[in-house]
Amino acid sequence: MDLSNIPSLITPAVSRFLAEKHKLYIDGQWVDTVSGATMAVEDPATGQQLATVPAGDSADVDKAVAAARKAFETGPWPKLSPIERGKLISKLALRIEELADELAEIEAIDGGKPLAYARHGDMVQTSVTYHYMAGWASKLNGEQIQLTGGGDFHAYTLRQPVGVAGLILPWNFPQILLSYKLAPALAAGCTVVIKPAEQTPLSTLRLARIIEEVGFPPGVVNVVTGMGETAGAAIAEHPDVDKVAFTGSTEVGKIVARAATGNMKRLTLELGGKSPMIVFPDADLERAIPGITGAGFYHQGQVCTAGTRIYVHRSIHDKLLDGIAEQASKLAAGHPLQPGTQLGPLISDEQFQRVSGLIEEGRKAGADVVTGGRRIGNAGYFIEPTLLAKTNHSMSVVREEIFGPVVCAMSFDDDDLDEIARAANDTPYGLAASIWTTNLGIAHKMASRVKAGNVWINTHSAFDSALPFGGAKQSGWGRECGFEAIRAYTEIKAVCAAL
Ligand code: TXE
Repeated sequence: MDLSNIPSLITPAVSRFLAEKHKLYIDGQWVDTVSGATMAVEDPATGQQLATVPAGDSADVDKAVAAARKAFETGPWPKLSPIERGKLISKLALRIEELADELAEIEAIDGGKPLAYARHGDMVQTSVTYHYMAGWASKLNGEQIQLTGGGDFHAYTLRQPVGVAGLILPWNFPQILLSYKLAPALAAGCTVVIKPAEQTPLSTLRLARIIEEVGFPPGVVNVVTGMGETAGAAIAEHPDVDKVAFTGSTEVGKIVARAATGNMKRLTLELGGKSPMIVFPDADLERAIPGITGAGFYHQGQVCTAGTRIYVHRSIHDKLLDGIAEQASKLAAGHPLQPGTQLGPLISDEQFQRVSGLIEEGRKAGADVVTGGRRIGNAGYFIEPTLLAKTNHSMSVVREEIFGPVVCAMSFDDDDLDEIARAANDTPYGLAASIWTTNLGIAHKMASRVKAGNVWINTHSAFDSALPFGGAKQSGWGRECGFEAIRAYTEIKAVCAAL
C-alpha cells in the first residue's frame, strides 16, 4: 500500500479546514475551552496527526447546557412556528447536500471510511434524515381522549419537547448517527449539546458552521468536543440536561444509564451487537454471498449491526464460505481518499490491538481461518477481512463484539427453527439479524423468533430514516428514526378539563 501521495489527495478546502484553530460552538459563539486544553485528531490510515481540537470538560459542558437551557426557555426558538422550525431543518439538509463532497472527505479522512462510501452512503443518509425529520416538526399531534367515566370533561394530550438533550456520539458513523439524534431533537423543538467521539470530531465541527450559517438561533445547537470520561460524563450527569441520546459500547451505555438516573433523564441508548445471519439451504447464494460479505466487512466491520455470526445449513456451508472468502479477499485496501479503496483502516491502534488479539484467541481456540487474519502493510491500522470457520459458542470470537472485519461461521443440520433461533439468540446482544431464504414462510417465522430490534430478510444493514432502529436486550433502549425518534424527544402531557 503506497500512502505517500495522500497530502495531494486532500482538497484545498479540507486542507484549510484541517489547519484551522478549532473551537467549541456554544451559544452561537466560537470559543476556546475554559481550561485551554486541546487534543490531537489522527488519520487512522497513516497514524499521522490531522488536526487539533478543543478538549472540553465539565466547565465547558456547563456553559453549553446553560446556553441550551436559555435557548429552550426563551429567545426565538420556542416561539418559532412548527413550519419555520421545519424549514430551518430542511435548509440544513439542503446545505449538507450542497457540501456533501467536502463533508464526506472530512468523514473519510477522520474516520477511515472509503471516500465513496462516505459520500454516497453517509452523506446521503444524513441529508435524507434531516429532510425526513423536518416534516415531523409540523405534525407533533396529541389526541383527544374519551374518558371511561363519561361526564362533562374534555381530555386530550399534548406532545411537547422534552427540553435540553445531550447527544453523545461514536466514531463509526459520525454524521449519520448525529442526524438520527439531532434531526428529531430539532423537529421536536428541543435544544442540544453535542459531544462527538474524540476520534472523529471534525465533521461535527464543520456541521456546526453550517448550522450557524443556515440561521439556527444561538444556543439551539452547541458542540463540545472532548473525551468521554470528562465531557461525555459531564453531559450524562448534568442536572439540567433532560434527555441523553447515546450511541457507543454497552459498557459505557451502562455508565451513562446510571449517571442519567440522577435527575431521571429520558434516555435512548444504541449499543453493541453481535448480529447473526441465518442462511437456509434454499437461499439465493447470488444474493447471500455479496450480502453477507458486505454485512461483515463494510467499514471494516466497525458497524453496530455488522453481521458477525453466520449460521448456515451444512449442505451449502462450503459453497457459501468459499464465495464469501473469494469476495472478501478481493476487497481493495487503501487510504480512504485513494480511488478504488474498499477497505480502510480500523479507527485506532487500541482497536487494532483488540481485534488482532481476538483473532489470535479464535485461532488458538481451534477456529479455522478461511481467509484473512493478518495485518495489511505496516502503517495505519489495516487488517485483512477475516472469515473464521469451525467456531462455536465457547469462543470469545463468537461471544464478544469485535468491531473489526471478523466473521465467524457455524453450521446447522436440520430445519428446527426453534433450535436455530436458540443459537442465534445465545448472546447478550439483540441489535439486528438477517435471514437468507427463498421460502417466505420460513423467513417470517424466523423473523418473529429472533430477538433483535431489526431483522432483515435477504439483505443486511438496510437502513432508512423512516424505519425504527435500535436494539433489544443489551443492545440498548428505545429507537431512533421514524416517528419512534420523535417520541424519544417529546413528552406526553395529559390535560383534563371539567366543563
Ligand atoms: O466506545 P465508547 P469506543 C463498541 C465497539 C467498540 C467499543 C469501544 O465494540 O469496540 O464500543 O469503542 C463517550 N460518559 N462501539 O471506546 O467508549 C465517548 O467519548 C459519557 C459500538 O469508542 O462507548 C464517545 O463519544 N460518555 C458502537 C462515546 O461515548 C462517554 C459504536 C462512545 O464511546 C464515557 C462505537 C462516559 N463515561 C463503539 N466514556 C455502536 N453501537 O455503533 C466514553 N464516552
